Amino acid sequence: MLRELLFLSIATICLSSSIRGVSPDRQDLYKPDSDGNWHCLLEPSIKLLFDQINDDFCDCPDGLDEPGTNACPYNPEAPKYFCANKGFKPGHLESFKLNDGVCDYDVCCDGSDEYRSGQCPNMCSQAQAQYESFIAAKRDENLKGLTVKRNLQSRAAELKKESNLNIAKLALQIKELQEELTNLKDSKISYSSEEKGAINLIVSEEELQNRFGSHKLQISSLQKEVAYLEGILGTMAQNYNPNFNDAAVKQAIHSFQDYHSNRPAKEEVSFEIADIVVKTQNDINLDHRGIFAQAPTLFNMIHYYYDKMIERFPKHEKNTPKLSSKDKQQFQLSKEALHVKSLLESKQREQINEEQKNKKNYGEGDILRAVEGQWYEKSIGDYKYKIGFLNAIYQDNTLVGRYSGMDGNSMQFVGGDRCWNGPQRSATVEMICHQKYDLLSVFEPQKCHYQFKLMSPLVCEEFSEEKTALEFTFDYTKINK
Ligand code: MAN
Repeated sequence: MLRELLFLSIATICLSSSIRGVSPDRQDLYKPDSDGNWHCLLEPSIKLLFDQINDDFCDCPDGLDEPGTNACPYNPEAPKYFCANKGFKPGHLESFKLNDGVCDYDVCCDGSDEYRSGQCPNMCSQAQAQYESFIAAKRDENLKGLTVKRNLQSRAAELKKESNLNIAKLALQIKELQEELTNLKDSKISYSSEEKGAINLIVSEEELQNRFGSHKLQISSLQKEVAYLEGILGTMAQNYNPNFNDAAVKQAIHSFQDYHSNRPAKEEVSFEIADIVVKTQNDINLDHRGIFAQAPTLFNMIHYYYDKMIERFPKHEKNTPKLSSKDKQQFQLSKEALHVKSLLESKQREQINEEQKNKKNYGEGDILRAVEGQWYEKSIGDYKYKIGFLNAIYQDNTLVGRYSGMDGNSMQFVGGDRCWNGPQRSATVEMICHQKYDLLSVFEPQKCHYQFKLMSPLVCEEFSEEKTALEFTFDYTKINK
């Protein structure tokens, strides 16, 4: 009878009050048995009196008999202290933060973590207000970012369409040129090897201009690199400490000084095709031993070999070489074939370039097409960083890496300049949704691997309150007392 009464009274207590620190879905685990006892949850063989729960003494090896105190050693696997936070959303706090004299409002806005002193008044209505304005601001920001992204997406789609059209157009042009070339070749003109040599030299002026242009770019980039390295070594040669007996440094400086005093004077090289090609017949000046008396330009080469060819045909009058009309026609055909061949090769190169460009990793929905060729730069700490979309990253003049692809919301850059006694530089650029670009931070977690955080509209997605809520933190500075 006494036992029944005891059970009835414990059961009544249980019904009327919940166990402190336990979430509603786990309250059922904290019920007494018919004898008014309770068993450790992971080791039910250990029996406790029901009121040993939360008695500030750790009885169970799993520590689960103290869900609302700091009596048991902290177990990261165990459920955390539950605060109901009425008027806001529930929180879960590490047990070692209970009754430590600090109001953990970012988790327990109801102040229940300091229940012994009662020093933390309930701030849940303020937490709710802060949360609502945080979410509203984020929603607005997200909408603006998403609008920018939508425009970028349409631009990217247009560019993709243009590229596909260009590829299709090139394929057609290539086919037509191939057919034209076959027809021209079918005219069965045969030339001696000397004549063939002459014809092979006939390249279009445009082709020459392209080749010179690309060499010019390569040379100027190499010149910049050399000047940069010479600058570094020059500074080292001037400022090194000669009293410090470092054989490697001394050796390097002597070699640099030798190099510097013995290097030949720089010559200016002209790459303007107009400077090289002599455009009128008047300028042609060949000697009769077959040697060019002046620089071999496009026109004097054609003229020279043309003269050579007609010398081989029967002459009607001494010193006035003439081609028969059939020969002229053949020569004309051959010139056309060469022109078509050079055009065909240039279209084929264009096709390869366009196809290679198309194979780049432009990220989800090809969005990066819209920013290809754009650069973003900002100085952080001692360096100016330049980020080129689908291109490269520079730390001042140091190459941090070249674009290698996207991984989720991050752009990857690899194969940068090698670190002194270390690896080649590389970088990850994590993008965070925002309507404008802004480099938030650069961090070098491992030597010469850089982590950038870049705000950008490229990665904005439909707003999710659930995800955004995870970023919310209670702002203690805005508490109205
Ligand atoms: C330079 C910079 C640094 C890098 C060191 C490594 O100073 O590129 O970021 O850590 O080189 O030597």
